[in-house]
Amino acid sequence: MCEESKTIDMLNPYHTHPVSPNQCGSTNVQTIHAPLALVWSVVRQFGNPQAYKSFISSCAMLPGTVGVGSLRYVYTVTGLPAKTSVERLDLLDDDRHIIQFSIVGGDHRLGNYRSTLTLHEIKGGDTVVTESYVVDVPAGSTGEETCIFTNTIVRCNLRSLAHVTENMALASP
Ligand code: A8S
Repeated sequence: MCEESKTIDMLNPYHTHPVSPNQCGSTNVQTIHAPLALVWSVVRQFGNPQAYKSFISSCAMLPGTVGVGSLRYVYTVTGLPAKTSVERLDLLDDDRHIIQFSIVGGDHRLGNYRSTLTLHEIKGGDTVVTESYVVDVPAGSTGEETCIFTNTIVRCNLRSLAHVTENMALASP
């Protein structure tokens, strides 16, 4: 782990998840050249993950206020082995810029996935995104394989988030 993310982890207890023997987890960090408020405005939209997650084609929610316990029904892009995921909002903290969700259903192999994403402003007006997760290791896989698979998706999402928000920052500085 790089020094920057170690410091952020020490400062942020939200990224310390207990990991059981049949689980694995990891933390990924991305620096974004866009203001924190702009990045937060994108990641806080629990019902619109496809705004930056490129493996997601659409998302549906029951009408009503979004809050802790809200469920989103996520549909992946064609070509992936998994087609759906059901995800629950666990925490949305607009003051500390923390969003947490759990995966509670779907036709994929990421059982009990729990994710925490936090934002921090750094000098120069850039934003550091830290995203950690814990997930069950599926039968027939190792923890290492599960983390490689999951990190690939998370890193793609974080790079895409950088791309989307940096373009937004350029369009309306
Ligand atoms: C997220 C993180 C992940 C999403 C994974 C890891 C997923 O949407 C994809 C493939 C799967 O096999 C599982 O923040 C699932 O969305 C792209 C459908 C959940």
